Amino acid sequence: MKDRIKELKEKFSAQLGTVYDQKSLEELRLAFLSKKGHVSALMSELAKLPGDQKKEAGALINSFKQEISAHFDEKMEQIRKAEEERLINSAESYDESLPEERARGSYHPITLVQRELEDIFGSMGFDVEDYSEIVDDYHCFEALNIPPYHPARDMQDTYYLSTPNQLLKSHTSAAQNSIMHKYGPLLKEKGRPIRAVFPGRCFRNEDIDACHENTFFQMEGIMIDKNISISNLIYFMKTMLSEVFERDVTVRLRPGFFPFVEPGFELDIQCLICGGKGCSSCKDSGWLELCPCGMIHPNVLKYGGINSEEDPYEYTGFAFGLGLTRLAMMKYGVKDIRTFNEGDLNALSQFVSK
Ligand code: FA5
Repeated sequence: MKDRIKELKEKFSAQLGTVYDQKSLEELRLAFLSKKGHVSALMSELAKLPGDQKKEAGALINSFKQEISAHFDEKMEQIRKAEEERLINSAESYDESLPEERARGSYHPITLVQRELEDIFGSMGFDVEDYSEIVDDYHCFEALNIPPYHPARDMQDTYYLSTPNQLLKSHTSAAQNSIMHKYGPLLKEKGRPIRAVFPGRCFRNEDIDACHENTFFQMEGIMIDKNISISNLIYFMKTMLSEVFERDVTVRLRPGFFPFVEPGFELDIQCLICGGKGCSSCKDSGWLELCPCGMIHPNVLKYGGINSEEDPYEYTGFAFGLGLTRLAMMKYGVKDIRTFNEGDLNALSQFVSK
């Protein structure tokens, strides 16, 4: 039995030396350790030995079996490591100093302009407020001195929901009443002026062209305190526009009618695309209506809980409604307003904030 095992050990060592992958190692394992393998054959031979030789032969076979099992485990570990190294070395190499090629998202130009304005007004002490897109008739019209059947409603036809009295806001002015109620107590009790801007998406049933969309953005602003006058309004408008355009812009004020301001104005900006000569963006007028504004009507201040019936002029204030989408057109030289809603990433991903 000793010679037989010695012979098998040499055979095993020779064959193990030629094994380099898991498949051939498994074949070798089966040849030695399976039911039909060499070790089983040794066990059959053991059964035929005389009784006094069985113990010693059995111990030899067991130790041979343990020895070759240990060799199998060791070889298997070597093969796994070699395979791992091969995969690592064959993997596509990369250079970590190379710039990343993955396309990154970008902010929509209207978001960029909105944030810029929020910073500008924030630096002038204005709070930035958010407001819902679905509003009721009272906030969108009645609280703004536009009672039912008032002809001014025709200028802002919007979309009505099937839920009674719910509509998509046609202008950011719809937030004025809520903001007056929110900050009014601070004004009256602590003397803290109301200064707030509220950007938002607006909707109108509109014939769409190069400068009109059915979905667009405005940014509303109000300031209310004692002795607020048109001079304050003009100062804030001029400061804001010169910061946004980073240059002198030509503006003009025209009388404008909005039931919620008295007096009311239209602040126009000279078209920055054609320099005032006239183009499709400004409907050949050379001017773009950018920011209607005015002094808040006493009725609106009363509905907002700011002034009492007895003293309707205790506090005064101004309001403006900036066309954010039009401002983005001017700032970035976008000739057609539809570009903003078309979702064309080539067009929309080119803009960066300053
Ligand atoms: C208003 O919406 C008033 N709420 C603004 C206001 C606020 C006046 C406070 C006085 C005091 P108007 O309908 O003119 O006003 O719209 C304001 C601005 O929104 C316009 O100057 C224009 O820049 C922009 N705008 C209006 N309609 C559209 C549209 N269909 N597409 C793109 N921009 C529009």
